[in-house]
Amino acid sequence: AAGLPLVINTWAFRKAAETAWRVLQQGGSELDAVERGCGQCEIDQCDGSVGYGGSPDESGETTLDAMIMDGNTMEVGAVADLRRVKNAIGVARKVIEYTKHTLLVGESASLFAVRMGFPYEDLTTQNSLSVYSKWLNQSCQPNYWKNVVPDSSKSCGPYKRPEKATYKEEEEAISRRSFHNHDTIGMVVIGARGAVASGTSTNGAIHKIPGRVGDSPIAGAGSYADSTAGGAAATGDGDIMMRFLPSYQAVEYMRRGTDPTVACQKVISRIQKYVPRFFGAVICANTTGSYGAACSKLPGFTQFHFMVSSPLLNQPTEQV
Ligand code: SD4
Repeated sequence: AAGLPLVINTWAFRKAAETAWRVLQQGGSELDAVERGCGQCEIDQCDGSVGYGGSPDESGETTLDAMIMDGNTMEVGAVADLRRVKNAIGVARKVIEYTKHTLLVGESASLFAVRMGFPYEDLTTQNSLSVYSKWLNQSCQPNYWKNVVPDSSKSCGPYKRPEKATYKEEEEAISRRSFHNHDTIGMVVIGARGAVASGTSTNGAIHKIPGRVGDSPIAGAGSYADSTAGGAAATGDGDIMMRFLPSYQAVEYMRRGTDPTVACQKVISRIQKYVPRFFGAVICANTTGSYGAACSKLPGFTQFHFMVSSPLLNQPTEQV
């Protein structure tokens, strides 16, 4: 098709888009393009929310989630709660290439990474330290505990198990969360012959409870690729999104012939039926090179920016 190959990725992460495009131009595979494109964001610390030095958890540590999916073989490699290793999507790729597993987590994922030749590095930076200490000084606003209202007279977490929250209280807790700096690179690559690959990389949610894993490393949630239909990727409140498998659903809509933009919109509205204040966006593209996106359109998040690269555009182009 005229619009192929195609690279589409979340947010205005231009260098990531350029890198993926260059890899394709140089004869790399769709998987190579996804790995290098998302990996570029890990190097650039895109928006502070991908890679090292961002989103410190409740104990101040940065941990990474990433996945990569091959839509030809339906293989997935993923890492979650990865510690002290910067190139999370690179490690995810090794999970596909060297193991029969799909998802490795935590310290053991780090050990695997070292066996694969990745160096241990400190993911803490001046920036993540200062974000963390600012949070500590603001009485540790407990973003992710149900039913815990910030109280300046109390000392910092880890928080004791609070009373069980009602559904309504959970909703209020969601609306209190800080969404700033809460992005992910998600990328879909459709090759010249319609082969699909997808991937994600993120440092997750800021001030998360240690051990928290979001949607990004989960197949069908953070991204999904199927060379017989298309690919999709998501960004936003992963704790909510991973309950709905938005990327899987977008691909299945496209398989049935739904226009990509409509597919993304349907996925977002389904989540909003349950969680009206949910924050997130989905991008998708089918094997003929049509693409689309949709976001949850909250106040303060009325527009969603994403990048598209294709032969029909003379350079990676930001779209809204
Ligand atoms: C997560 N989905 O871990 C990621 C973060 C994100 O825009 O995409 N924020 O929940």
